[in-house]
Amino acid sequence: MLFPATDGSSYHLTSPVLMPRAAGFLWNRQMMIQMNCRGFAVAQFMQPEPAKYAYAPNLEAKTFMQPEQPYYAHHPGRFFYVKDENTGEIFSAPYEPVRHRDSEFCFSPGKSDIRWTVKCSDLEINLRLALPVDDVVELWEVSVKNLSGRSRNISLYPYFTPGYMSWMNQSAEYRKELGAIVASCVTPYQKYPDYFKNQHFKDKTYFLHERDPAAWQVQREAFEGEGGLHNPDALQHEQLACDDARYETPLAALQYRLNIACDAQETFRFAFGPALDDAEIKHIRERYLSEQGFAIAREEYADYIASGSGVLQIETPDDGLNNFVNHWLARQVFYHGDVNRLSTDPQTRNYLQDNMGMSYIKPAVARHAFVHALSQQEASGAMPDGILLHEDAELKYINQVPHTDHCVWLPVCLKAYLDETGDFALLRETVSGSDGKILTVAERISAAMSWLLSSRDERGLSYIAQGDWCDPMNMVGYKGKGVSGWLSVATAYALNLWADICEQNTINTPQDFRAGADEINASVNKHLWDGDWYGRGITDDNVTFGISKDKEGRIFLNPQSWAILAGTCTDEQRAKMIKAVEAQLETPYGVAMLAPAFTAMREDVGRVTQKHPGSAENGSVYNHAAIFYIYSLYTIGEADRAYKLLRQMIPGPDMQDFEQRGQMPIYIPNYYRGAYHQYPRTAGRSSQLFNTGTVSWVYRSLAEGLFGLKGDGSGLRIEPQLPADWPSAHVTRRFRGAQLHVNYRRTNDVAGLQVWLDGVQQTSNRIEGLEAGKDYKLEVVIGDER
Ligand code: CEZ
Repeated sequence: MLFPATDGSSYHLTSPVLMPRAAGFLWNRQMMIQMNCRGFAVAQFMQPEPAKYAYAPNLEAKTFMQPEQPYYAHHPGRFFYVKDENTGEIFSAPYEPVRHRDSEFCFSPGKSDIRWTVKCSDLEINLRLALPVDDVVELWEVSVKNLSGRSRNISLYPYFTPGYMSWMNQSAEYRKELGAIVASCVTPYQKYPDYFKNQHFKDKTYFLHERDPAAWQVQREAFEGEGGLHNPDALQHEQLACDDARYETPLAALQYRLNIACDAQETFRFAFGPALDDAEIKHIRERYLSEQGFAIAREEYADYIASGSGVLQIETPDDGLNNFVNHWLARQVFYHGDVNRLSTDPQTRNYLQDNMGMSYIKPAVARHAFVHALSQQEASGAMPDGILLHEDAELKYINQVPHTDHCVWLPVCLKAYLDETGDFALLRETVSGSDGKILTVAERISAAMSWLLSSRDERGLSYIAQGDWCDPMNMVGYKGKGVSGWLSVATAYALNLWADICEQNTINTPQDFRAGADEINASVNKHLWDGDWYGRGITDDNVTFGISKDKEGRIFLNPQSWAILAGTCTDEQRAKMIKAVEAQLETPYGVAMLAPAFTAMREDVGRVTQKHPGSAENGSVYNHAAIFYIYSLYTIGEADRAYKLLRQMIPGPDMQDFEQRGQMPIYIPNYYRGAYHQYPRTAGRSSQLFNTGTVSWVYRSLAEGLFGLKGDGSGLRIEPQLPADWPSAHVTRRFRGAQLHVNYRRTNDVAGLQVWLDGVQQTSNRIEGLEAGKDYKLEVVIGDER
């Protein structure tokens, strides 16, 4: 039902109904598409703000990607109807809209394409979707093979949905000279200045064909008629109507009438995307619409994906982990780092964390991003809510709501970059800022740390304003008094990290940041320790929340994780917290971010309490929060617990788990439903949203934690934390240009850890002098703890 391709390049799902929302995604520098196994699609491109070229049948508000995206019959999709001309029987590939149950089905999202094989009525349909590296276009290759042992007369109808493009002006027609259906619209607007802004918009959606069709249809409603999408009127006729759409919802449907000999196969190529004008459509045809054009695009795209393959290849006793890490994880990290989730104003914390991940994929990109972010630092030392990536970009949506945590991510993310690259020169690089100052990276980060220290109340706790890491925790501090327990410990952690980095690089700091961290830790212990765990914060009206007397939102994960990182807690407190987290937050699908989930609005906490219990920040297994906890567990040697929770982020390995999550193990979603005790039926269900800060931390946790191969100044520190039941593992780790072939072996024959480099036993677990371009053999013998 669900298994990886032998070479790992794709993952197969052989049923369209087992996980109806299962999807794969492809992206390039201009666009992304999430393709669902049944043929529904969500696609966006940048102009430079995210825009669509296949629209829903009603007017869509402009928004960001949604979790648990609902699909419905007229949802934008890419379908291929097939009709047997002799019997009139119809079906559609991949599955929607006809939903023929009597078919063989295989959906295979891959690293660089998405494919299906569908067998129905003795015909085999192969579909392949690919993207080129730079242009905004979907490249579709479709083949029909006759398996019936006799010649067949069939019609093939590609059915693509430009959809309801605009209420001002929309139309569509077949353009013989272009070899395309072209749907056109005027992006709706009302303010005249928008006329000038919108002039460069790609308001045409084209569907280009390589082979001339017998007929076409461009009016959506006429095509469907009274029969409904699953049995459209248009297919009752011998030929499609060859109509036009004049302020009628556009459609791109073609008809090919084929006589296919026994065992013969026919192949078709199409291109679907947005364009400004005819010239762009022609260009796409010339560049791509041929066997060779597709082949070149495919090769270039595969190279692009391969350029983001990261620094880790693993062979462990856990096949599911191996497949995910070797084939999918770096790809998801690369997506975030290379296109910034297709936004022009990523939230500052997302931008920094996504680039933390890029430290393992393309460190030069990460370096540039840190400098770019700092160039937008405010004169006060604060970081803005979002980082503008384009000259016309503006802060939108959530970035118009003041959050107070952005500075924290500077040292946190930079630390990973420095450990991975050893590029300490970055600290002394100068950055001219929009604040008019020219300061070094180190000076700017120190200014950010000073801002964090100053943004605290009389108790020494950090103000939350209208949110911290948790966006929808918007009403704890909107009156200007509320504080965040998480942000307080996160600040302490950031200050300690920064103090270490400065010390190691003999950089002076304007303040004693370590003393600042100690002070914060003391205040947190004084005001927020609740006996067994830390509270989440104190509201504007001085109410402490996230504590044992709360019926809902009793315990939050983030303050515990970051207190571990910040060294806020004693060993005894830590043991209590871990126990409380285990009892109240751990579920079979991972560790939840709070419990019990809120069931009604708490006006002194905010919008998070209005989210459905168990979804998103209201008590789901919010993987980003879960990975903070896991990372913190690795820093204290809780290897088995960390691994258990980390493994729960990847769907599987048993069928029941896959079904409950409803997602293939080719990416980590931003959440799985939580509220495990409140709503067990839906617990574990995936959000299907592949935008998440989780993955860069997963990468970091594997490199530094599980496999313990972490940069340390000019060297590499080896501190593996394999789960107790792994006898051995093998890892290839690229590190600062050197290639390490690492064998881990567990034995009772020796005590402690032994490290052998190219056959020579080392005196410590820290190696110096690895040279770029060289290969090394590292034997790591894990003895017992006598
Ligand atoms: O967005 C994420 C943010 O991208 O939520 C995280 C936050 O740390 C990330 O920066 C936790 O709040 O309700 C909202 O406004 C939330 O902002 C969500 O949209 C959330 C989703 O996961 C979207 O990816």
